[in-house]
Amino acid sequence: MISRIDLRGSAGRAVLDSPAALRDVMPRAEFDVEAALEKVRPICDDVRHRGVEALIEITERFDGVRLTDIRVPADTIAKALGDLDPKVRAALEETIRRARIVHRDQRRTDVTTTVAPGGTVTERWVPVERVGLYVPGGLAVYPSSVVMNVVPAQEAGVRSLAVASPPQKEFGGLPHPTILAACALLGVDEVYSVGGAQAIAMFAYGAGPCAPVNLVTGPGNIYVASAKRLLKGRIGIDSEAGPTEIAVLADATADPVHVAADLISQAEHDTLAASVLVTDSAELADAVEAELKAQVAATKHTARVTEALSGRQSGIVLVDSVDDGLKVVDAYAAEHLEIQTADASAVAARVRNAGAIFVGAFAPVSLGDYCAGSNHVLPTGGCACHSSGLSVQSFLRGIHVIDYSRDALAEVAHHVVTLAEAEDLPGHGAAIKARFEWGLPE
Ligand code: HSO
Ligand code: ZN
Repeated sequence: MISRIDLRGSAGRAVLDSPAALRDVMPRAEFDVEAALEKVRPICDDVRHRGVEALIEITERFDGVRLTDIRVPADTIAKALGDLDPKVRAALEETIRRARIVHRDQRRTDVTTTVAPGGTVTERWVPVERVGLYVPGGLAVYPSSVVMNVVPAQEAGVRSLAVASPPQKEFGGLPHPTILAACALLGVDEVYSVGGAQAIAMFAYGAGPCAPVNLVTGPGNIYVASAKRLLKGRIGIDSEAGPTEIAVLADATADPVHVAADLISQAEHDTLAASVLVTDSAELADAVEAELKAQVAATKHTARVTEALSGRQSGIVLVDSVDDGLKVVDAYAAEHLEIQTADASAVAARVRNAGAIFVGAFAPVSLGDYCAGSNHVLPTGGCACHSSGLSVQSFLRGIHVIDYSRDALAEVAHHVVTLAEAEDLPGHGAAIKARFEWGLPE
């Protein structure tokens, strides 16, 4: 059911030696954010102009829930934590603890560079004032994603933080109780029962009790991604997260049972999820395929996993060597990349493009999804070649502070004036000369 792509021998060489061909080896699933814009634009406009009234109507139409209040009352959030299964609470607390210590180490310190005597440039790191975190509902109820969004924002020093998550019919029109409990554990008390594109519009424009935010983060469906694209500029966004991806680079030393389990673990998210094995061992490929058959039959979400694994976005790529495998995974730029080879650390160190790299036999992606301490909001769709996952940095702005004395300006004044003239912007030069009796200093 999973397709095979053979890049061994001379035919494979031609592909491996052509960057353009290499990029097309593993096609991505259809995730047409642009096409969804048509549906999303009127929703965003409506929320912009009619605020809460529009949110209530749209929510009734899409979620089948008539909200009386878009904001979840504080005692409801507290009660959700009280009702949480103690085992889940303990696991979430450990996730939070590990994520906090990793993200705390990502904090930036201001750096001042003395460019010339009396002339300094400081990069001052300032947290974004107010952030909206989107947490999906429906198929995907991910309290772990609440942690992965909230912890870096808090460690960055964000002062105002709101969460939005779609209302669930079976929970009386509230977001899923585990989402609320995770908010309570993290000290987040501003939560809205609003989902989809309308939640992103609420964050961007503000509506009723929800003040506008500066930045929206968090994954979502195609409509959420589309609303983020539409409103980007008015708000900052983290990324337009698409379906999840796992690539495994493995050699004959890898355990096929582990590899198959890991491929299934991400396929379980979505019928459009991508699971890709790249290997120089035909024996491993055969063994993984046999394992997939057995494990898929036994897994809970068999239908979803089967569809994901048999989609064009999933496959087993055969190569002649781990070196060639590295070329394939670099061109693919997976959201998650596992290295299951001999000397895995050395191989991992050579990877250039991946959202996150999982090294060796005991660092599966599911560890990173929950309890590694790393962040699980990562670039998908090949964006790993230009973007990073969520981190403290995502919630900071580096402001340059320029401080020059008269002497420091005098020293460089003639260069500024020369460049201003070269660009035919004499007014720029004049702003310098005005400080030195309308001439150039000696
Ligand atoms: N693998 C997902 C994150 C997640 N997994 C949440 C389980 N829960 C995208 O990185
Ligand atoms: Zn996952």
